[in-house]
Amino acid sequence: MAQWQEVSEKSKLHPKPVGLVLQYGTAGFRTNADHLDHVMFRMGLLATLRSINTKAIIGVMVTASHNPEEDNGVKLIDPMGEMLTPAWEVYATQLANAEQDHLITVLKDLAQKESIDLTNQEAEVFVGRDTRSSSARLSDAVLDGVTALDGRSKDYGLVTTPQLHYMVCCCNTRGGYGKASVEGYYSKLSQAFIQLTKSAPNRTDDQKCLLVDGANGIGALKLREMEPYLQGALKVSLFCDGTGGKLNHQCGADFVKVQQNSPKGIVMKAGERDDHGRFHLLDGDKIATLISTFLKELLTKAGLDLKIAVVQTAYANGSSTRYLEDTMKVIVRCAKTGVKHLHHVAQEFDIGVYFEANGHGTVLFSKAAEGKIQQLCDDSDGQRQGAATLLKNSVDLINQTVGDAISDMLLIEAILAIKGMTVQQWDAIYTDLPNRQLKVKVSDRRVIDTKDAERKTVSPAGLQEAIDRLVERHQDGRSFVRPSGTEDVVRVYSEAATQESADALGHEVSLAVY
Ligand code: 16G
Repeated sequence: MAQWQEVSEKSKLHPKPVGLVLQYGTAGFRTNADHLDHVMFRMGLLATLRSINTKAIIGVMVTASHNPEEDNGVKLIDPMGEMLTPAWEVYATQLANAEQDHLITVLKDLAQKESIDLTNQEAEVFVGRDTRSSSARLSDAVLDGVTALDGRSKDYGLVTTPQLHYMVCCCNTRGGYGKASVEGYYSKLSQAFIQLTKSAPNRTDDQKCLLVDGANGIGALKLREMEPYLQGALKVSLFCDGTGGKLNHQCGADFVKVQQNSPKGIVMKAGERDDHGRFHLLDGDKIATLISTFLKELLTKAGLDLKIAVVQTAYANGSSTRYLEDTMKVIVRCAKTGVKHLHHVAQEFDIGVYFEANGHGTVLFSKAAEGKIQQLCDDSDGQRQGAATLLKNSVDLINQTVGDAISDMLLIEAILAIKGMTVQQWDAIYTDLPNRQLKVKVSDRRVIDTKDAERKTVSPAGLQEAIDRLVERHQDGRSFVRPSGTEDVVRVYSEAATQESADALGHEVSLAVY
């Protein structure tokens, strides 16, 4: 067929380094940007086939999120704005690893397996990218792949990953989720935020100011674009805004979480937002606690009987799980690391609040739950109607397609304002168990296999028993190891009653892994 010929010709412009093997991991492909040109071209091909297969628009985002500037990566977005379905992740890996003269065979196999007929089929792919210096040429390679299979493409240029997820969802729902443009995104979120904070009329000007770490990346750029839409309801002081520093260098969520320290460049004054000059991290677990408490209270006020659950990963601090289960009495579930795994579990509930400890996360509302909330917004009972309206505005403020730092930030600000709560009070809801995260470089991280949502290892033999023995020696001890899906390392997590003990446990487990 003529199209295969075209693909074969064009693929020569994006040659695969012989022998290079990559895997579609926790969040797509990620590695040094110099090794990714052929992967990008091929992901353009794959997205086009997926678009034909689903009869919907598919997204391709060029980014390596928290990785260093030199890296890059790519992930595909499915029709409702969710992550690519696992069966197609396998195709993605096969396609990326096919040697040059095998590419067409692998593509034809895939088309046959999925009964994709390329004749007279429409396909459309949305492409977005982050601010890395390699991202523009790599997204051109994606576009080349789409064109090679006669697909249509729309290049959104510089957007955050959640923005691209939002666009894909908006278009495939024919506007049902909002207007598919960055302006549409800014307006939807800003309006919901403004409505929500109207319920907190006593907010002082001081409480409207926020210092934000932009990690010298795309988030900084987009937050600056969004600020006017907020009409003064929030004033943002942006640090690490990309004008001087390097992407994710000594800043950004990963840096802050792993180092348990503030981003370089932000001057933290005692009493401003941190407590007596000491650094306090309010992580994904604290966020999940705040949001689920808020939503649960509103459900009670609205008289709505909806099943709410919090989904965490093994990284969730033991104190947070205990608080949620014992004090809040909400259902808690544990999922494997990676937004896609948590998302999937959260979909099982009327309201699924999911956050990784590193802050990735969002809230999902079932269609039925949204319908019930909407209905109650016209209720004659003032209290029920008021609570339902707050719930409705929260639904609009939350980006349900994927975890979105901008949307999460606004929701947290709104909740604190409505509850009249200070950051210190929020932090004091429960006290984290001291913990430590370490990276261990091993010759092949894939020898480590895990089960039970990554809380236990099944291989290599004897490792779990060794970890169990070490954990026993520490009060409130807990530790697990897992191969990273984004870096060539094994991650070690430990927690215990004291910081010394957590550090020692982490160190001991690292030695057992090594
Ligand atoms: C990616 C994931 C994040 C996960 C992290 C773990 C998405 C959008 N992002 O950044 O959820 O926590 O990888 O990285 O899924 P690791 O596998 O290297 O520990």
